[in-house]
Parts: sequence; C-alpha cells; structure tokens
Amino acid sequence: MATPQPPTRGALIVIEGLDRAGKSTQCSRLQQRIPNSRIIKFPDRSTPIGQLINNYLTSASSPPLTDQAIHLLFSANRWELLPSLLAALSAGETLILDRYIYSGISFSVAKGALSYEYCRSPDVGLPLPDGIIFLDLPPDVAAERAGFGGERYEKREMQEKVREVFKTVREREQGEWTVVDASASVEEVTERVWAATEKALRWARENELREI
Ligand code: T5A
Ligand code: NA
Repeated sequence: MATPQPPTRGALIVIEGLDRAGKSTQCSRLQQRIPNSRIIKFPDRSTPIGQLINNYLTSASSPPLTDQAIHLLFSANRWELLPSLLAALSAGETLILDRYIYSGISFSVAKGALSYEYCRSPDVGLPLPDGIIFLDLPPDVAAERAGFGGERYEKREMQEKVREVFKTVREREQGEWTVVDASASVEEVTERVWAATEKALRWARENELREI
C-alpha cells in the first residue's frame, strides 16, 4: 500500500498598506478565489493581548502605553497566533494576512522615537511571506474614505510618515513585493492583487517556508 503523502503546504500571502487602503476588502475578495484559504487579521483584537491593543488604538488605555510597550504587544500578538498559523499552513491551508510585521515596523518607526532595527527585532523568526502586496494610496484619498479618523494613528501627518517608512521597509525587507495603486476601482485593484497572488501561490508550491 502506498504511504499517504503529506499535503502540499499552504501559501502565506500578506496584504499591507495605509489605513483605509482597502486591505480588508481585497482580503475577502482573495479568500473567495483561493480554495482552502483563510483570512488572519493583525492585530487580532479577540485575544487578551489583542484587547490591550484595541484599548490603545481606541484611546481607552489610561495612561496610554509607551511606544515600546505597544510595539512589543503588536509583535506578541503575532507570536501568540504562530502555532495555529503553522498548523494551518502545514495542513495545506493558504493564509491571507490582513497586515503583518511590515505595519508593525512602519507605524512604530513613524512615531519618531524608535529605531528601525529595534522595531523589526521582535518579529525575527516569524515566517516570511510567499508574497507581500502593498496597496498604495495617497493619505488624502484615504481620508475621503468611510470611517477614517476614528483611531489613534488615523491622522494625515502620521499617515504621510508611515507611507515614507513603508518605502524603506520595501527596500530593506526580503520577499516578493508588489505595489498596487489602490486608488483604482475595487475590481481593478482585485485583478492586480490576483496577478501577484498567483505568483505567490506558485512560489509556495515549489519552495519551503522561510523565516524573517
Ligand atoms: N498597527 C497594526 C501597528 O501599529 N502595528 C502593527 O503591528 C499592526 C499589525 C490597526 C491599526 O494598528 C496599526 C495600524 C493601524 O493603524 P486595523 O485594525 O488594521 O488597524 O484597521 P482597520 O480599520 O480594520 O482597517 P483599515 O483602516 O486599515 O482599512 P482597510 O482594511 O485598508 O480598508 P477597507 O477594505 O476596510 O476599506 C475602507 C473603506 O474604503 C472603501 C471600503 O468600502 C470602505 O468603506 N474602499 C474603496 N473605495 C473606493 N475604491 C476602492 N478601491 C476601495 N476599496 C475599499
Ligand atoms: Na481593515
């Protein structure tokens, strides 16, 4: 009798971008197209660590957490989910991440007090995505979209800085990056996101998962 083969691993696909760039919209459209796939959103506000992050973002923590403390909590929120992410990937499930370590670095560096190296270090050892799709949107267009302005980082000046740091992140962080103009229609953005995703799915079929 032939030994059953383990399933091919799932792919790890990341959608990144500024606030209101359309990440969640595109994640759910991708999920509909990829069989056996799941969306994981960071921060995951449902855990106890995620609850602390939610309090910070909605300005409910008083006094507010320091820049270091909130930065490390965002990273801890990724590490606490890691066992379930790895289990899903090895069972053949594709994961679509709505933000990941790149938001972690960009938002914290943009605040001004923490260095790039400090900000990336707690995420070292997490899995490297098979493809990273950056939805690029000028902050003034983002500000016109529904819901903008409610949370701590949703201010024009901060978003401009985050967009600058994301440029450095794309230069410095390994992995296959695709920048998509997110000011196009939802359907057009989806087609561009899909082209990059097909590449990532192919890459994942032929390569082992690596680490950051
Ligand atoms: N953060 C996060 C850190 O500081 N460190 C970290 O490590 C991490 C992981 C979390 C905050 O925390 C920071 C970054 C953030 O400031 P969140 O929970 O991801 O924020 O924020 P959300 O409010 O869920 O999501 P965003 O604001 O980022 O929005 P999305 O998901 O980019 O946008 P989406 O899809 O919800 O769309 C927004 C609106 O635009 C419309 C949609 O219909 C919706 O109304 N829209 C479009 N309109 C026109 N054209 C298009 N192509 C459109 N696409 C969507
Ligand atoms: Na979102």
